[in-house]
Amino acid sequence: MRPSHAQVMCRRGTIRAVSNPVQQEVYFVANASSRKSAMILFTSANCIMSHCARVVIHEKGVPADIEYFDPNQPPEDLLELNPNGNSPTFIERDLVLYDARVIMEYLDERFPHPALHQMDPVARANSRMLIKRIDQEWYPLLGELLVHGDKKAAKAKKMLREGLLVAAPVFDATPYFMSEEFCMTDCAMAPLLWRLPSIGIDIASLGKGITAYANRLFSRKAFQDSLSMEERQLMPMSNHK
Ligand SMILES: N[C@@H](CCC(=O)N[C@@H](CS)C(=O)NCC(=O)O)C(=O)O
Repeated sequence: MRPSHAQVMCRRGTIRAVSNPVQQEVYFVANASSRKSAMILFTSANCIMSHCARVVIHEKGVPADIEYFDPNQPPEDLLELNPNGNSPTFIERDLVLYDARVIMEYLDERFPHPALHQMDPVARANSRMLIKRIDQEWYPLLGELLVHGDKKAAKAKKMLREGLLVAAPVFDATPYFMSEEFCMTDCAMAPLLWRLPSIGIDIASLGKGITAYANRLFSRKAFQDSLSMEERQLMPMSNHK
């Protein structure tokens, strides 16, 4: 029997398949007995904050089960632990975290290698400040663009584009965002840059530095592994490196 818009039982749990063939994300909801790991990341397929947490999980090789769910129908076992059913929610035994940045920082401390923050406290503080600014200045604009299709969205798009253009010298200066090495700030930037073409911002039009930076991030195996099927469809094939 084909799982069209139906729930089918399989050996590992329940599969919820969406009927829209363009969005062929399969929502896998594991049973407690079917999970391989003591850690679970509940994540929705096109949530940017969830994507950031998935990037960190793959960069660090965290042995967590990644469970996709439809945010309109959070699974019962998520709701039992986090009644708000937020995406992302990270569970490890009694620990329940439902803020992407907290999850990312926790994973970096829980699994120290490879470190996503530098040892130097000043560099760590600077990286956290950068992420705070990205969250306050660029993420809300992207959020408006993803939600609205009107004049407000056009203004947000202009502001986001201009904000990235102003930062162009930063992308020219170092291989990663204000860093010689890949770090936590890049885990926040990569999901944002990946979504730009889908909201009508051509990364190449922002300059060579940011284009090279984006390609450096997108070509990482961990980043490719972090993508849900829906997120894979956000980038035109010609832009894949
Ligand atoms: N502060 C949260 C926000 C994440 C977020 O906005 N998640 C959305 C899905 S993209 C969500 O779970 N919305 C449902 C809700 O908040 O109840 C984080 O940083 O992780």
